[in-house]
This record gives sequence, C-alpha cells and structure tokens, in this order.
Amino acid sequence: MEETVLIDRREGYVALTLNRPERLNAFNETMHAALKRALHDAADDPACRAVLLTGAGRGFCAGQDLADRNPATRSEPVDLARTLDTFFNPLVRQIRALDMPVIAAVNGVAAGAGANVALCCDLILAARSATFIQAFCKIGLLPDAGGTWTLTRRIGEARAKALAMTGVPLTADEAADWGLIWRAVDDDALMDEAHALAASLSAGPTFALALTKQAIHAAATNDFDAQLDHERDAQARAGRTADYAEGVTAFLEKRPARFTGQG
Ligand code: T3D
Repeated sequence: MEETVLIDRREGYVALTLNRPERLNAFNETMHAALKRALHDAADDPACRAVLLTGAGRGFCAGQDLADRNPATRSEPVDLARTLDTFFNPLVRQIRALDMPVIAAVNGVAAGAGANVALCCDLILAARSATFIQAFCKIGLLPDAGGTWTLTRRIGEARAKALAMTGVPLTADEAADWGLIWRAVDDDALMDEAHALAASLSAGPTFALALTKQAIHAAATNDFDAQLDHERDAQARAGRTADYAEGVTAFLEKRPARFTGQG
C-alpha cells in the first residue's frame, strides 16, 4: 500500500511529505494516523531538532478528503465536532506543541484545513505559484483547524473575514506581504531553501528555540507584564544551558557556535 506520509530522515531533522497527490494530499484517517506517528517519532528522537512538512505533487494539502464526507453514502450527517476533536485539532495542537521548529514548505495549493495546518507551522515558506484558500465557505462550513484564530491574529479581522467568507485564493506573495507567512520563494528554489532552513535550524540551540516558540505562543494571550514575567522565567532556563555558555564563548572566541540543543 502507498505510504500516505513519506519520511526522509536527514542529519538533524526530518522531512515529512504528505503523499496523496491524486487528491491534492487531502487528509483521510490513514494520513492523519501516519502524520501523527511521524510527529511523535520526531518528538521522541533526540537527534531530530526540526521538522519540515511539504506535499507531494502539485498541491500542499486540500484539507479534509471530501470523498469521506459524501452525504449520499451516509444515513446521517457526520459529527464534525467529533472528527475535529479526533483528527485536525490534535494535529494542529501537536505541531504547535512540538519543542522544535516546524517548517512548512507550501509547494502548491493549500486549501481548507490544509491551509490552516500549514499556517500553524512555525516558519512558512511558499512557492510563488502556491495559493492559500479558506475553501470552507464553498461547502457550507467555517474555517477550522485554528484558522479563525490564526488568520485574525496575523492579518486582522477585515482580511480574515474576507478570506473566510469569499474563499478567494490568496497568492504566496500576498500572504507574505500580509504577514500570514514568512516568505514567498521561486517555485524551483522552494525545496532547496526549505531544506537549508531546516538544516540551519537543526544546528541551532533547540531548547532555546522551543522556549522562543512557547513564549511567542504565550504572547497571544498574555498582557505585557505577564509576558515580561514569562520571558524572565524562560530566559532563566535558557541561561542555565550549555548552549548559552557555548554561544557566549564562541562569540568571544570569534568562531561559530556548536550547539547541542540540550536543555
Ligand atoms: O470533515 C471534517 O472532519 C471537518 C473538517 C474539515 C476540514 C476541511 O478541510 S473542509 C474543506 C475541505 N477542502 C475543500 O473544500 C477543498 C476542495 N478542493 C478544492 O476546492 C480544489 O480541489 C482546489 C481549489 C484545492 C484545487 O483546485 P484544482 O482545480 O487545482 O484541482 P481539482 O481538479 O479540483 O483537484 C484535483 C483532484 O484532487 C480532483 O480529483 P480528480 O477529479 O482529478 O479525480 C479533486 O477531486 C481532488 N481533490 C481536491 N481536493 C479534494 C479532493 N478530493 C477529495 N477531497 C478534497 N478535499
């Protein structure tokens, strides 16, 4: 049987490729299980210090596989609260909780929950030809997988509502200009750039990068004073690591730091 997630372990990081290209890598339960397992394995592997997520073929991910939601084959409506609780919500939580950078290399169209899975990654690169589509309104749903949260915070209510209520495709360049993603990249440069970024991050101070990720997440709900306290407590932990000692020593010795990533 075809693997629904291709796993490519590189030095310091793992590249995961959603692999249902004939459906633009839409999620079925098998692909959910495979991605969940691969992310767990990354978290459990001390040698893995970054994750790169991309899609096979011409798309990144078209969200839920709608063939599994065909009303004609069901006696009663599918319980979407249950499916979100079982599949997409644990997935986006798992990505956000991973104590290492998760890079999305959006190689083509990212639609529905596929867009919002990409947007919950930490660093998002997209090919210039890629588009982000909040396709939910076209099928009578609202954005999920964290979309209403992410869009509103990154691009504001006006643009979030327009994307969600019209389902118009947003180009990678627009997404970068709006601050929804980090960078748009020429199509033929995307994967080289994404792998270079993953390699570079995986040689970084992983524990401090995880603290950085947590602190930026906490900033979404903290007020300024609470965030200062969060930074202080996290910095105290970072300041006790061998990577901090190494970083300062390397600076003073005018050489590149050799980080181990340990806490
Ligand atoms: O259900 C729950 O548990 C709740 C959670 C929901 C989360 C969601 O993600 S809901 C939103 C689901 N996604 C969509 O509504 C997007 C559906 N797809 C599209 O609108 C279009 O395919 C795209 C705009 C993404 C791309 O258009 P285009 O013209 O480039 O490609 P295409 O021809 O439409 O698609 C290519 C093939 O992929 C095609 O199959 P075929 O005809 O060649 O055999 C198409 O049916 C298939 N495909 C694309 N998206 C899906 C899909 N098959 C199943 N499910 C899909 N989501």
